Amino acid sequence: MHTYQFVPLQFNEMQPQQMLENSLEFYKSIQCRRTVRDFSDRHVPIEIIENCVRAAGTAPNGANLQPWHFSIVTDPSIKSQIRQGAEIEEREFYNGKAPQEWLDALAPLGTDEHKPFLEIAPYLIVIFSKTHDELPDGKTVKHYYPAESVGIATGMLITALHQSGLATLTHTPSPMKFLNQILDRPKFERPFLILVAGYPADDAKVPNITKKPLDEIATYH
Ligand code: IYR
Repeated sequence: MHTYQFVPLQFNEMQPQQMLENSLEFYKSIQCRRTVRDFSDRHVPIEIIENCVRAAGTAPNGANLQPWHFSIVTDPSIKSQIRQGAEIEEREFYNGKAPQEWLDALAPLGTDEHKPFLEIAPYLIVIFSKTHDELPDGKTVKHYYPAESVGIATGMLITALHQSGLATLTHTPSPMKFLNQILDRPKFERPFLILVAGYPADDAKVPNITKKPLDEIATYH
């Protein structure tokens, strides 16, 4: 068994007024994040994406085993394969597989099986969740709370991309196993979602939705 060396915490204590201002500023900024379905093909430097993935990789996670993998896709032929694979699944989803109740819930958003953004946007970040690692000697290392860990990391990635001036779309064709084959990932990695990232199209439109107010989402005890 090994134990970590424990080192002093680097903690930036702020003045309470500063804390209040920062919390409000952050809320104002993240409130403007919107899920975008109309992307521009405008170039985005990869360093921005890499910094955001680095940020995601700092997420809290089970036993610090970091049960994630991020496939950063820019190659047009791979994007095209992903679009084809996703549209096959989505066509089934929208034309019989999805229960009517689900389709009714989606109807106001106007989503359908056509996913041109998978080829237009400059980046697809495919996030994989790993139930375990396989070491070169064949041994396996079990991971803990992979779903929670990868969910948190993905939230941080979306937030980092937003703070970096980029629009995103969380896309979840179901099932997503076709991504393992296209991206050459081992079968113990499970596709979690495709995060589409880039500039929005000049004429991008989003639905006029609202978020629940604090008193509907929080209680005090
Ligand atoms: N995966 C499909 C369907 C879909 C499901 C939910 I829940 C959404 O919030 C949006 C879409 C698609 O991407 O179209």
